[in-house]
Amino acid sequence: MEAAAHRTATHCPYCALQCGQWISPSGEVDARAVYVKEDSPSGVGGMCQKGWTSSALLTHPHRLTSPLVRPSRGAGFVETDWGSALSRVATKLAALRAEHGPDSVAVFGAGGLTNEKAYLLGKFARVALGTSQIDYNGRFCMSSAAAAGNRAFGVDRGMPFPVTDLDDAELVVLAGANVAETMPPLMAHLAAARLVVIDPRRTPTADRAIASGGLHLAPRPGTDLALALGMLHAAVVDGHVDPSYVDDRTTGFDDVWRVVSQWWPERAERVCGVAATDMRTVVRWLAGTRRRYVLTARGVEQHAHGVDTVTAWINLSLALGLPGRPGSGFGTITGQGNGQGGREHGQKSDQLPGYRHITDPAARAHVASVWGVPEPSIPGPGRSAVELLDALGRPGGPKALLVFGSNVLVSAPDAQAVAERLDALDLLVVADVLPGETASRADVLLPVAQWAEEEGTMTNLEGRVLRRRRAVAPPPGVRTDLEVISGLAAALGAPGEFPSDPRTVFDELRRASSGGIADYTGVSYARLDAGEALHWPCPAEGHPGTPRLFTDRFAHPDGRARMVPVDHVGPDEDVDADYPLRLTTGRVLVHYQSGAQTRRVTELAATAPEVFVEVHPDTAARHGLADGDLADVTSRRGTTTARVRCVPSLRPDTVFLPFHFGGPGAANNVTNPALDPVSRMPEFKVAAVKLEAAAPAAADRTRTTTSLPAHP
Ligand SMILES: Nc1nc2c(c(=O)[nH]1)N[C@H]1C(S)=C(S)[C@@H](COP(=O)(O)OP(=O)(O)OC[C@H]3O[C@@H](n4cnc5c(=O)[nH]c(N)nc54)[C@H](O)[C@@H]3O)O[C@H]1N2
Ligand SMILES: Nc1nc2c(c(=O)[nH]1)N[C@H]1C(S)=C(S)[C@@H](COP(=O)(O)OP(=O)(O)OC[C@H]3O[C@@H](n4cnc5c(=O)[nH]c(N)nc54)[C@H](O)[C@@H]3O)O[C@H]1N2
Ligand code: SF4
Ligand SMILES: [Mo]
Repeated sequence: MEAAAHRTATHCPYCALQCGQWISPSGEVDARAVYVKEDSPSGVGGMCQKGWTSSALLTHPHRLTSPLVRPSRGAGFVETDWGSALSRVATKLAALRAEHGPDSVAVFGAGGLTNEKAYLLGKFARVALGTSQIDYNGRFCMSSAAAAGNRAFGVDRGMPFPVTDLDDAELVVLAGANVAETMPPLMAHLAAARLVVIDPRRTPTADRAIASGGLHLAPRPGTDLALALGMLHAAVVDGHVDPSYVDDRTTGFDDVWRVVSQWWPERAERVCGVAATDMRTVVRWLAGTRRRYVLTARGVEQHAHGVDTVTAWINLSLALGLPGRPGSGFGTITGQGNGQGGREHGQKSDQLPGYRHITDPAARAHVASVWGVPEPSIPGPGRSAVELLDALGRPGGPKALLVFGSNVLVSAPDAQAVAERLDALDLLVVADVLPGETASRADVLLPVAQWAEEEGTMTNLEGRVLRRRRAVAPPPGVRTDLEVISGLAAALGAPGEFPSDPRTVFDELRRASSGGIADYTGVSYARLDAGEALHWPCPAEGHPGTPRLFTDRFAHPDGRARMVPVDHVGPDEDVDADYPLRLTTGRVLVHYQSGAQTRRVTELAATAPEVFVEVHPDTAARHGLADGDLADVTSRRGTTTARVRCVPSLRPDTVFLPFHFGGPGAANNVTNPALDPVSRMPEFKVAAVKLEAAAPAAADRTRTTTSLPAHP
């Protein structure tokens, strides 16, 4: 291993597990030199196929290497230099602001951006643009669990304990999480545990549950709240509640019981389809096991009542005494690479750095002092992601949008409506690595560096801050996101500082976060580079960080967790005679999110080349469909054309689409943009649909689902 001395330790570009990687220094990354880092920060010691093949992105022939602008709407792109591109953007933004006010310009960020980028983008929106209109794709991702965690525990750190604590677990309940496909190396931490998987589909994770001597519970999509209420009822009636924990560490049990007392398991069974006996069994296991965890993910969150659904799982966990007890816990599995850090530093519409609320006068004063601007100049809260996209180009809505790190045309709900809104803009600016669907529609497309070409920090699913390191130089002509934001701020003549050096930005972020909930004051590049494992809060230089939260107290002023009464309501859109099936959506192992990156990686695209719809064989037969046929899945909003995959283990009332494909194969052509009232997260996981054989021409249309533009 002669390259060992030169190789660079960094972390995977994709999900929140942030597996360690070694990358060789040669201009082109040698796939063979991408090693698993022995002391992988997540303690995992492995990567999935996406991580192993990620080096293909570095030298990809479709890589954007020059700023592109359209001379006019509808015209093709022409290459330009950075100075011209940035000044063109700045001139248009300044004109819009002068004519229509600062909120006529909007910004859309992402949970894949480093902490430094998320921080600088939030500051850029508030200080350089003066707009309240900034939000990010984290609304699509973990916002319901974040809101539920804040409400119950007073703080939102997805996993309030290190991932390695799971190694000793005897029982783990995974509610709406398909970890075997979405974070395969995490399964190694669950190897010793009996698993209970709650998922309408029999996923590879559900197979592992059955093999572990556990259970797979398959509720109807959108009914988990009823299931959790039924289980809490069983816990109370069967005598499994931990009374001293409830007395000492929580408030609100009596109010919760007033609702739960109406949800005996047999009633819950009628709603969710899970056998009451299975509910009682899982509760008995949870109560009778010493080291036990409940973990939730997108399956229970991406609903119009996702906050309440996660709350119901938290209530059950509190009643059984899990959170904060050694060897036990409740957690939520964060999704994007920096999904955790991305929601702490102020790219969310209602938030300032340090997980502070933008309407809190003390928070505003503190951040204004760090930014060197008058407090009243910081705008108030703006629109949430789906509402922001829906307002684009409408009277009173933003007329320009800047996108950093999201492919909204594929990943936002009701894709056709999103396309119409983007077309109604005066200016769409996208900073991206590759020409995905959204980037290809931009008026100005700015080519940026990616993970292995830049420095920064990411905060992984356990709240641990990790260093992203530059292993190779970006292609000539490419800038980092920080350089782009900094350059735009300069072109706009913005007040305040907009440094492009990641360490300088991080040091400012630390000061801005100081005294906040997500306090990074004591986290420094020097400490991280010295190998320290630092979980926030880390409020001072010598502070060891906080790997485990809630061991003594919860983050509310009285130190107690709040049990909040919640009741089952059901999905926003129910099935009827016209749309008789419930569609749910999610992920496959080899593709990441909108597929903007993974659809271009040869090995991954070969494994999962096109969109498919999972259908029970009886349901398929009733619709005259067989395995391999093309079907149209249609909702009140649109149609997705997909290859039928007959899955005997699936519920006959449910169909499933992965959302990694664009065009006619985009799952989000059909999804429901209904929002949770608290988190404003859309209902990606339930829509009422019908199934039909696709018209013959659809064969051609489907082919387009896998082809991404090479040159926009
Ligand atoms: N391979 C891969 N891995 C990824 C990603 C990726 O795109 N691809 N993305 C990353 C990101 S950003 C995220 S957020 C995570 C997501 O990780 P997960 O939450 O594990 O992924 P999903 O497939 O969205 O949803 C999990 C499961 O929820 C089930 N489900 C659907 N509806 C319901 C319901 O009503 N109730 C219940 N209980 N379950 C339901 C689905 O069948 C699915 O198997 O994955 C991360 N890792
Ligand atoms: N139907 C359905 N829809 C869903 C979901 C679902 O389960 N079902 N899940 C939702 C969830 S959980 C999520 S997280 C979203 C994610 O969906 P998106 O927000 O679309 O996320 P990505 O596909 O990861 O898009 C990232 C884009 O940014 C680019 N990029 C990568 N790194 C950088 C960088 O450092 N800087 C810049 N400027 N660009 C970069 C990539 O090339 C890509 O074009 O999708 C949501 N949509
Ligand atoms: S599990 Fe996530 S972080 Fe690890 S290699 Fe796969 S995509 Fe990358
Ligand atoms: Mo996500």
